[in-house]
Amino acid sequence: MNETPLKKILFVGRSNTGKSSVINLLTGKKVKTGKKPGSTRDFVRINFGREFEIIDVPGFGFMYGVEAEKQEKMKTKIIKYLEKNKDEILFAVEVLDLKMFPELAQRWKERGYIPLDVEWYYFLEELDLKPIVIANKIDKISPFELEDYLNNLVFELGLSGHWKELSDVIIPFSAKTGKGFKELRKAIHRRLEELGELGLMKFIRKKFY
Ligand SMILES: Nc1nc2c(ncn2[C@@H]2O[C@H](COP(=O)(O)OP(=O)(O)OP(=O)(O)O)[C@@H](O)[C@H]2O)c(=O)[nH]1
Ligand SMILES: [Mg+2]
Repeated sequence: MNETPLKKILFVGRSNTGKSSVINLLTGKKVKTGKKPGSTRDFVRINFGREFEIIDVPGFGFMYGVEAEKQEKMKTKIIKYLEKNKDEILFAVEVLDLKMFPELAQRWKERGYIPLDVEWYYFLEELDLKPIVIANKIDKISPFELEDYLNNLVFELGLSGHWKELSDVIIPFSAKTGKGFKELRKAIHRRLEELGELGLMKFIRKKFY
C-alpha cells in the first residue's frame, strides 16, 4: 500500500452534540445521526475523492449502552489516533451542545474536574489542530439568554475578548435551523486559506438546505 494519506478534517465532541448532523449539512453526505448518544460508535471516514476526508470521531463522554471500560478504551483510541495522524489533520472542529454546556461544566467543576469539552479544546489546541468550536443547538436557547451562554463558553474556554470578536474560533450554530452556516463556512474558508488548501472548499456546500 503506497497511497498518499488523505488530508483530514476531524470532528470531535461529546456524544449527541450534533457532529454527524453538522457534517451532513456541510457536505450533503448522509452520515448516520441519532436521538440516542452513541450513534457513531467508531471512526467514520467520509471520503471526498482521493485527496480529502472528514473523520467523524465517536462521541466521547457518554455512549448509550456502552460500559465505562469500553468508553475508556475509546478515549485512548481517539488520543492515539490523533497523535499518529497529526500531520495529515488540517484542523479540528469541536462540536458542543451549548444548551447543555453551562450545567455540565458546573457539575464537573464542582467535582474538581476540568469540564470534558474544555479539556478537549485544550488538547486540540495543544496538538496545534486549531479547533473551530461549534456552539450547536442554539435553537434550544431563548434569544435573550444566548448572549449569556456564549459569554460563559468564552470564559470557560479561557479565551479573552467578546464572542463576537472570536468568530474564527466560536460559531453559534443550529444544525436544525441552519443558523450560523455562513459563519461556519467562513471560518472553514479561513483555516483552509491559511493552509493553502482552498481547493478543498469545493467539498463544502455553499448554503444550508
Ligand atoms: N434541536 C436541535 N437538535 C439537534 C441539533 N443538532 C443535532 N440535533 C439532534 O441531536 C441528536 C444527535 O445528533 P447527531 O448528529 O447524531 O449527534 P452526534 O454528535 O453525531 O452523536 P454521536 O454520534 O452519538 O456522538 C439528533 O437527534 C439530532 O437531530 C441542533 O442544532 N438543534
Ligand atoms: Mg455521530
